[in-house]
Amino acid sequence: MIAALCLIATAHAQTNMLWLNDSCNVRIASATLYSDLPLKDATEKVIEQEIAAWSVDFKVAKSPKGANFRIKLDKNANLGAEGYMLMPNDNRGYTIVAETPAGALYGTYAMLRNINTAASMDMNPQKPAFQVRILNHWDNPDGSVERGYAGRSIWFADGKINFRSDIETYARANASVGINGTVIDNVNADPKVLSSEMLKDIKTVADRLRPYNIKVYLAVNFSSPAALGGLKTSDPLDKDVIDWWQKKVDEIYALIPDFGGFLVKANSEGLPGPMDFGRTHADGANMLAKALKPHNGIVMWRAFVYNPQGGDRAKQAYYEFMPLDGKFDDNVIIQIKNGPVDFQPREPFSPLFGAMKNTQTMAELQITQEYLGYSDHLCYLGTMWKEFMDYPSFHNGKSVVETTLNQKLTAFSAVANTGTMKNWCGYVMAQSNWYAFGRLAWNPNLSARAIAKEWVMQTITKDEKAVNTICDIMMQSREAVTDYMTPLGLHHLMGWSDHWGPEPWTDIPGAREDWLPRYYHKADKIGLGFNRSSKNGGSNAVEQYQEPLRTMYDDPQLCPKELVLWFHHLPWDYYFNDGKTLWQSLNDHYNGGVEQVIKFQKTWQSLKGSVPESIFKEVESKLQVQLDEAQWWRDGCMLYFQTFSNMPLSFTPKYTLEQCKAKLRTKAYVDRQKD
Ligand code: GCV
Repeated sequence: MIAALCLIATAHAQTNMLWLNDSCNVRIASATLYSDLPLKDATEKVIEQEIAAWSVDFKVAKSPKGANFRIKLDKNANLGAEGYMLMPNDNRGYTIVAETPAGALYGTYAMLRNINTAASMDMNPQKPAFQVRILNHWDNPDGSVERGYAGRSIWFADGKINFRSDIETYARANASVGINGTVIDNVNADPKVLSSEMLKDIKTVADRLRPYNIKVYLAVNFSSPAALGGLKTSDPLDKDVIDWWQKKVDEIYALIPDFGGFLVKANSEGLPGPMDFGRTHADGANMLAKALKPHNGIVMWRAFVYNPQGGDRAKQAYYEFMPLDGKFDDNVIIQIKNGPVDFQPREPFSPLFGAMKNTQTMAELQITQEYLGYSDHLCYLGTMWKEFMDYPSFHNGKSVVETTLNQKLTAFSAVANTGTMKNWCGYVMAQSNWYAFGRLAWNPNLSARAIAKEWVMQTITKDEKAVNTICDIMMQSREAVTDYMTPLGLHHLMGWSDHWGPEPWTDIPGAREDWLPRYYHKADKIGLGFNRSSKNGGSNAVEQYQEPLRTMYDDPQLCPKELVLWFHHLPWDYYFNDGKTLWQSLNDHYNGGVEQVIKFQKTWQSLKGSVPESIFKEVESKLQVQLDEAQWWRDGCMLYFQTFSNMPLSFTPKYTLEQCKAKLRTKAYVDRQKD
C-alpha cells in the first residue's frame, strides 16, 4: 500500500515544524482527496491542508472515483466523537471513516504518521483512552513562564494575549498526537485572565485552535470575585460570589461556546481557596462546577496541597482529599501529580490514585524538566511516565492509570515545555516529551520505545541503525538523570527557588522547612533517607498504600531499591540484598549516572553523518553541558553526604564541595535566570 502511494523523501527543511513535515519526512507523490461533505467545516479544511502539505501534487476530487484519499463521515460508525478507522480503498490509498470531522482529523494524522514511519496501518477502530487530553501552560500575563526553559510565553506578552503567527503550528503538533485541550495560563493564576478585555482576546485564540479540535481552558484564581470583581469576599457559599462566577462563566461562553472549563490550584503554596473561608475543596469546586455545568464545562481541581504544619508533605494530599471522597459534582475531576511530592526524577505514585473510589481523578505529569535538568539534559520521559502509569495500584487489580479510566469524565494532563524559542522546547530532544505525552494520552498502552521510535523517525532520521541507537539513548536517559541527581528514592535535593543544580546543604534562614532539601534527605551521622515507615518514629506514609504495597514499602529489605530512601532512613553501612552497602550503592549510582552520560556522548559521536548536522551539533553541545552538570550533581551530593558518613568515595570527583556551592554564582547560572 505504501509503495502504491509513491513516497518520495524530501529535503525541504522547514523551521519550527517539530515532528511535522520536517526534513527527514517523506512526501506523497500524488494525492487526490474526496470528502463526503463539502469542505465547509473548518476541521475538514485542515484535513485538506494537511494532506496537501504532505503531498507533492494534491487535488480535491468531486467524486470518489480516482481519489486515493477519502473521508467518509458515518454517524453510525460507532467510533464516538473522536474515533476513526482506516481502511484500504480501491484506488490503492486509504479511506478514513469517522463520525465527526474531529475523528477524521485524528485519522488523517494517524495515516500520515504510519506512512511516515513505515508502520503497518492498524485497520481496527481507534478511540482515545481519555476524553480530555490537555496541556497545562504555566504562562503568566507578563510573558514569563513559570519553570519554563524555552524562552517566553507563546500566549502572553506585556499583560496581553500575544497573537503569534505560528499558533497553527502548535495546534497542528497537538492535533497530530491527539491533544485536544490547552490551559493557556499558569495555575498560579492572575485574576486578570478573567477580565473582559483579556477574554475577548482569548476568544481569538480559541477560534484559531478550534479547527484543530483543541479547546481552551483557563486556570483561575479563587479570589477573583474579590480581586477582580471588587466583592468583599470570595467565599464560595456567598450568594454574590456565586452570582459573580455565574455571570463570568456566561460571559466566557458567549464568546467561546466550546470553552472547556477551569483548572484550579487552591489553598496551595499561598494561593487562595475555599479553606480561607472555612469551606472545603468540595465546596469550592462544586460552586464553580455548577456555574459551568449548563455549558458542559468542567473543573479540574488540583490535589497539589501541603502546608508546613501538616506533617510529612507526602501524606498531606491524601489526608485533605480522602474525607471528601464522593462529595464532588460529576463535572469535577481531581487533578493529581504523578507522585506525592512534586515531579521528582523518581517518586512512588501518589496514593490518592485508586483510593478515592467515588471521585473522578486524573493524572498531572510534567513535560517541562523542572527537576530533570531543564531543557539542557537529554531526558526522555516516556519511560518515567510508563513506569508510573503501569504500576500496579492494587486497587481492584488496576494499574495506576487504569484507576483514572472508566469514569463519566476522564482526563490526562501535563505541564507544557513550550516557549518562544525557535525550536519550541529549548532542545530538540525535549520535543520528544511533548510528543510522548500526547501519544500516551490517546493510548496508554503504547510502549515508551515505540513512541520514541515514531518521534525519531519523524524528527531526526529514518536510518534504521541510527533510529535504534537514538532510541537506546532515550530509553536509558531518565535512569541516568535519576542516578546522578536523586538515586535510590532520594528527592528534593535541588537548588532553592531555581530548582536547577544540587543544593542538599541549603539553609535559608526563616525558610519553610518543607522547602529545604534537609527536610527530605535527613542526612546525619547514622545514615540517609526519610523514614516513612510504620516503625521507629516513621511518618507511616506507607499506610496510604494498598496491600501488598504497604508491607513491601514498609520493609527496607522488600522495598524496591530504587525507592528505598523515599521510605526509609538507613545507616551508611546498611547492607542490601545485592551485597552492597548504602554508601557503596550511592557511589555506584551517582558515578554510574555520570558514566552513562559519557557513554551517550560516545554513542552520539557514532551518529555523525547519519543525522542532520544541525541536530548532531545541538545534541553534541547539550551533552557536554549535561556531563558537566551531572558531575556537579554527583560531586555536590556525594561530597556533602560524605561530611556525615566519613566514608571514602569510589570515584575521583571533578569538583570540590566548595566549588559545587560556588557554581551557583557562575555566569552560566546568572544567564540562565534571564531565560
Ligand atoms: C505552578 C512546584 C513548582 C511551582 C509550581 C507548583 C505547582 O512547587 O516549583 O513552580 O507552581 O509546583 O505545581 O503548583
